[in-house]
Amino acid sequence: SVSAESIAPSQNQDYVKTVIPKSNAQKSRIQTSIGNNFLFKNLDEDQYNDVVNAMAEKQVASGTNVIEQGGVGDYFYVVESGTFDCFISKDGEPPIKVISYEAGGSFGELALMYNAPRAATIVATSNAVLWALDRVTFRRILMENTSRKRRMYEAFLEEVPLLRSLKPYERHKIADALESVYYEDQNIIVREGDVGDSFYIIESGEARVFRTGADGSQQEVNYLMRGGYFGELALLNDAPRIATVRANGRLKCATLGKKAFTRLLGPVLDILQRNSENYHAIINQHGTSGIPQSN
Ligand code: 1OR
Repeated sequence: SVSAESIAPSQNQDYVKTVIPKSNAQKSRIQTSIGNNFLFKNLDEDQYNDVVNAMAEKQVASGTNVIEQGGVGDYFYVVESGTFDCFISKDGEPPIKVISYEAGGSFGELALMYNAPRAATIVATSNAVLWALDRVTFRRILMENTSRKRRMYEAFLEEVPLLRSLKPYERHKIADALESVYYEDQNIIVREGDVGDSFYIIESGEARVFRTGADGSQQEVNYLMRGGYFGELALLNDAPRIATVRANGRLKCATLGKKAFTRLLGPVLDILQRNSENYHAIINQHGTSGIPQSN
């Protein structure tokens, strides 16, 4: 399609690679800064080295506008240290703060991906250090993965009831962080009593949820399908898993680790919390068995 064309990365091999010489100390600071950033996942060694070579260190004083809404996209930024606020102003109205960034965060990819004006203004709220990646290197190395992943999960995430209230950009960020995992029939995905480190959304297939009853037997308490989710309680409450979830046939889930869950699902925490109160209501009503699907 036309839109896919316009964001396709350049296949032109005739570029000159940007190499900004760096000390080992700088290289290891870059490694730390991008280590937990999903946009840098799955790079091979050459790609990783190209990215590190191309990055430019930028020291910014508190109060500096690193990006101005409406401006031209030149760099993508990763935060090594310091904090930033992101403001959006619509139709000449006063800017509204939409998000903040700290070490490990990144911003400025949109204008580079879509050849669009900067969608927001980013202001340093402390003295800070950034690593800036030029547009050409960003498009050549990081964009393909990122846009593929965003497209891949876009339609699915739109359909997930939990995420419907999010803005498209918030779903993009979730797509960046998601990973698909596959399970065979009867595989256990989370086990009652275990420590929880991930959250799951069902992409396809079905899962059955069990709890241990007073007599020690496994009681089925819920049944989940595409768009349903599980694994949030242990993360919300910092508590062991309170149920076992088992694949009923082949199952594909999209997962988020605990850190990403906390960071990216902030806007729907109240929904998660509210829905989790439904679990208790259902359990109190019916005992631990025969709980109908709660959506
Ligand atoms: P950019 O190149 O357009 C500004 O430069 C950056 O702000 C942008 O890339 C994103 O990296 C970042 N909508 C658009 N851009 C955002 C948003 C955002 N948040 C951060 N950026 N929204 C806020 C979502 C919490 C959507 C508001 C409707």
